[in-house]
Amino acid sequence: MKPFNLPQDFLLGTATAATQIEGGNTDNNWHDWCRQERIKDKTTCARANDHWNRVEEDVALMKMLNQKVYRMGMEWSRIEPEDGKFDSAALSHYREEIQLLLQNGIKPLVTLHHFSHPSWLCGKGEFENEAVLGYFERYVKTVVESLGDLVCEYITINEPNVYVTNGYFFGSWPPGKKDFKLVLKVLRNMTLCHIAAYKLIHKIRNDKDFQGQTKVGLAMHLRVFHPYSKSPLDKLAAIAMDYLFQGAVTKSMSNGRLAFPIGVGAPCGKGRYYDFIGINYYTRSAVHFKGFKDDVFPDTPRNDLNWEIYSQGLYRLCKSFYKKYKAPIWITENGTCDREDRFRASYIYAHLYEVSKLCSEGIPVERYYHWTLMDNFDWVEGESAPFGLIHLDFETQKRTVRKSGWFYSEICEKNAVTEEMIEKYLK
Ligand code: GCO
Repeated sequence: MKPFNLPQDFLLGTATAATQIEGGNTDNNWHDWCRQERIKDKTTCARANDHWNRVEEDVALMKMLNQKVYRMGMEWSRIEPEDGKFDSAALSHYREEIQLLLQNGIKPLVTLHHFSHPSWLCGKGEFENEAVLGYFERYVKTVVESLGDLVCEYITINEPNVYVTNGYFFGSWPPGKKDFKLVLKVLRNMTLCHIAAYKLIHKIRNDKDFQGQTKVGLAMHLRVFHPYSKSPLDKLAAIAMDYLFQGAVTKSMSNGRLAFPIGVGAPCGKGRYYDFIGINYYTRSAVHFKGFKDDVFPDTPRNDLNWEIYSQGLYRLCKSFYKKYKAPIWITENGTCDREDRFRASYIYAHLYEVSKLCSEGIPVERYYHWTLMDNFDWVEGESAPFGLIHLDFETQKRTVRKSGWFYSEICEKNAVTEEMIEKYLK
């Protein structure tokens, strides 16, 4: 391991999501899923990190860990608990949190949809029903009109590809369906929602002359798909899986032209509907033609969820997506599940080393949001998949910074990894 520098204006922080940390979110699709006992450890998102009641404590932790940027989610079901009825107290709460972040020199990046939405929307067909476009636009308009003077940067939808793959192909996430036609329909509707939100956010902020440059994008879960063997069929399967999981949807949402098999034409008009390329990167898939299955390469380093640790993948994806979309890259999520904190520091080192290489080659990687600030409710893994720089005792809600958290705080402070840091945290 050798020291490296990041650009002086490079910004580092963490990412979280509302349902995963707030606690008390019981009127949404994910709490409904929890109530059906679909969570592996039988926990629910009702508890999580109780962040809704601990904002001051958690912002103070971010400050102590030298964070410059923070990606946070808006919980739609808090803001609009009933169809058309908006909760001003919830909006005021988010406004106070954002003001506290700004007072502490931490710039917010707000995610408008991170897998969760109100239970009442489920009753209306959620993203299967094109009417969702009107509901989503109304919600986005309300949020941006309330917070747009403070927040310049937005992610419209988090990981639409993971949302449809788990919710409509594998059926392991809400709404638990297995219907490829619905996969395509939901992707089409999410594309329309993203583009409408992109245009709306820019319009609202421009019309009201809010300060600061508006930046809107997606956070796409991207992974490297490599053929499991040298067989041409495995190679073909890897190319197909890459296209179906991430290529087609990114293309459709970025320039408005629906890519096969999502649809045809450009229902919202062709355009450039992104101001940054948001990349959520974790791991690599080993693809078998037989069964069209993604697997893990044998004899490779893994995390506690058996995901391969493959930092070179971040370099490859940033290069290829920059070539395609030519915009600044924000790593909107990158992290690992490591209960004993055995390898999180080396994971962070390895992935930021790839980022430093990209920057030195002139690829404009500008941000890194580590997933995640503290252990939280990790969807179907419940409270049993610790990705946090901070350990959370869910019973006592005690937050304890892990050694990797202190390592990351020094990187956030110095925009570098020094010999001393390698000695102190990585040996
Ligand atoms: C995402 C994720 C996060 C998960 C993380 C670890 O947006 O990429 O779903 O919400 O917690 O990926 O599983």
